[in-house]
Amino acid sequence: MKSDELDEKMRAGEIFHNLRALNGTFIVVRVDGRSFSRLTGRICEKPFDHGFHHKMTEAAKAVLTTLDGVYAHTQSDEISVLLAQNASHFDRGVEKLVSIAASAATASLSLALGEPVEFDARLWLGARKGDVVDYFRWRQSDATRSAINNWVYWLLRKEGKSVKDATQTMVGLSTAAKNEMLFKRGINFNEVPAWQRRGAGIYWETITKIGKNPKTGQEVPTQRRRLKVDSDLPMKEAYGKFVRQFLKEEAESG
Ligand SMILES: Nc1nc2c(ncn2[C@@H]2O[C@H](COP(=O)(O)OP(=O)(O)OP(=O)(O)O)[C@@H](O)[C@H]2O)c(=O)[nH]1
Ligand SMILES: [Mg+2]
Repeated sequence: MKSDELDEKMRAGEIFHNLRALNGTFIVVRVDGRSFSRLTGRICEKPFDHGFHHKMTEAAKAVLTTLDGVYAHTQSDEISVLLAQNASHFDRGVEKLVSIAASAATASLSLALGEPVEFDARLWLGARKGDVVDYFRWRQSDATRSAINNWVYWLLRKEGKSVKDATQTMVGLSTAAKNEMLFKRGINFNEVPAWQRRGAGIYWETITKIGKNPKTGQEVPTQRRRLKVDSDLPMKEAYGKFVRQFLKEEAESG
């Protein structure tokens, strides 16, 4: 067999490589830490660890930059990155997008922690702006739901309950009952840091810097973009409105 024939035959086996996210759809890439319950159980403060969260925001910046996305949200061990509707990065190839996103997060967090970690990755596609708003509201409400559970669970554990007892105590408890449990122990859930209840948002902001023209010595304003970490996100409808600002330049689609 000639080498170009072999090449063609072998490439035919790469059957997923031509898979592309449909043009015009919004792409969100979500990475999630693999077996992070074990990792965080070993190295994190309970229920939340600000140092770990900060490292996740750094990993989110890395994924956002690598994919040239417009908005990222991180909560717990996951990062969602929204690409612009007309994004053509990696030719919208599914394998490229997920593998590079997982690699960017993995490289960043492994270096920050000083030990190897792994992330999985998946693509979410939405046809309309409203779908993207729903997506991010979904991840935010997931953050809120797990934050209250984590707070209650670790409070019970710190009071001496076993894993089994703490888990059993929580079965069937309403959100109001969980809030009440925390309140009785001096914790107002609405006052725990917003990043724990809602996650953090990461996006580009433009700043103006005054530079000097090396030839004339004249001061000239230059614009530079940098990533901002927003740890005080709005919630519910207001968050929806907030997310829409990252969809502005696109043609109206719903
Ligand atoms: N203690 C502590 N745990 C955290 C923190 N952030 C995330 N976690 C934990 O990370 C885990 C993430 O959950 P999952 O992604 O569902 O579980 P996983 O073990 O990573 O499993 P797979 O994703 O399926 O591989 C949960 O157990 C969280 O409690 C933190 O700041 N502190
Ligand atoms: Mg995980």
